[in-house]
Amino acid sequence: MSLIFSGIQPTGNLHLGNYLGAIRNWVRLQDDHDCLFCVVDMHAITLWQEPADLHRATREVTAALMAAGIDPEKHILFNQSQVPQHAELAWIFNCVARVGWLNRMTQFKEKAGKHKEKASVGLYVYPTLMAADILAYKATHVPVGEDQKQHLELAQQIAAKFNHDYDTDLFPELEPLIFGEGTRVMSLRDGSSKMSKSDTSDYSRINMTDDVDTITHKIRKARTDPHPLPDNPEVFDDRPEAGNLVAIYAALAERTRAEVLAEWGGANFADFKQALAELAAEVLGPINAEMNRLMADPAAIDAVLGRGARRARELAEPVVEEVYNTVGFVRPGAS
Ligand code: AQP
Repeated sequence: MSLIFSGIQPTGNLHLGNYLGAIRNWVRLQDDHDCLFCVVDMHAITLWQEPADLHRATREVTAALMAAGIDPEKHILFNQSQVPQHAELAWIFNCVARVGWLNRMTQFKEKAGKHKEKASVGLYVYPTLMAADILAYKATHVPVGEDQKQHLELAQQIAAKFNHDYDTDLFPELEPLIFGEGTRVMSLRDGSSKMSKSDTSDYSRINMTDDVDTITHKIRKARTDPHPLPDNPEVFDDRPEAGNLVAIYAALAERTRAEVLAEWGGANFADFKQALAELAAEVLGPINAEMNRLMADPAAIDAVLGRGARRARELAEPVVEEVYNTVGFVRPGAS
C-alpha cells in the first residue's frame, strides 16, 4: 500500500480552493492508503505571521481537516514544527539542491514580488523543506492542487540527485496526485489569479468559515461577463471568470463541466449563481458547524496533534538516521 503525505499552511482562512484542490481529495484517499496529513507551521513563517494568529490558525486548520472528514485515529495528523526530522532532512536537501533549481520556482517569484532581496531565506528554500516533509517518511504519493506541481517536481529531482550522489536507492520516486475539477480554483474577482488565503480582498474567495449569507453575497458579487452560459467548456479560454464559476459548480456537484453545461447552457448567470451559492452552502455548511464544535475544545485538538507528532516522529526517525549514516555523519552511541 502506498504512503501518502500532504500538507497545508496555517496562514489564515482556509478557502474553497484548499478544500476542492486538496482537503476533499485527502478525505477520499484515506480509505485505501496510509496517510500523513501535516499542518505546515514551519512553512507558514516563511512570511511574517503574528504568533497569536499562527497559534490560533494551527488549531483552526486541524479542526477544519477533522470536520471535513480526516480521521486522526486511522491516519497521522500533526503539525510540522513538532517533528524535528523535517528540519534536519531539509538541511541535507539544502546541500543537495542547486541554486539554479530554486531560481526557477515561480511561487517564490510570485510571493517575493519585486523586492526579492528582502524576502526571507526561508521563502527561497521553501521547496527543500517541502521535499523533506515528504521524504522523511519515504512517502510516494502526494495529493496537491495544480499550484504545487513545480515544487513536487523539484522534490523528485532532489531525491534523484541524493540517490545518485550517494549511490543509493534510499528515496523512492514520487507521484503527484492532482485530480478532480477543482485542481485550480481561481479568484472570484479575477479569473487569472488563483483563489488564495493571502489575497487582500475577502471577496476573492469563499472561506470555509463563511456562513450561508456571506457565501451567497460573495457569489452574487463574483465577476462574470454579460453573456449567458455556453453549452460547451471550450469557449472558456476567453471567459476565465465564467469558466471558474462553472468549474467550481462542477467540483462541488462532483460532475464534469460538460455535464454542468448540458444542464445550464443558455441560462443567465443570476440564476446559475443562486444555484451555485446553494450548492456551496450545502457542502460547506456541515463542515463549518462541525469545525465550530471542535474549536470549542482546544485541548482535544492539541491532544490529536500531540499524538500525531509522536507517531510521525517514530516513522521519520529511522529514515533520517539512515540518511545521516549515508552522508557520513559520525553518530557516537549509535551501533
Ligand atoms: N486556488 C486553489 N485551487 C486548488 N487548490 C489549491 N490549493 C491552494 N490554493 C488552491 C491547494 O491547497 C493545499 C494547501 O495549500 P497551502 O495552504 O499549503 O498553500 P498555498 O498553495 O500557498 O495556498 P494559498 O491559499 O494560496 O495560501 P497563501 O495565500 O498563504 O499562499 C495545496 O495542496 C494547494 O495546492
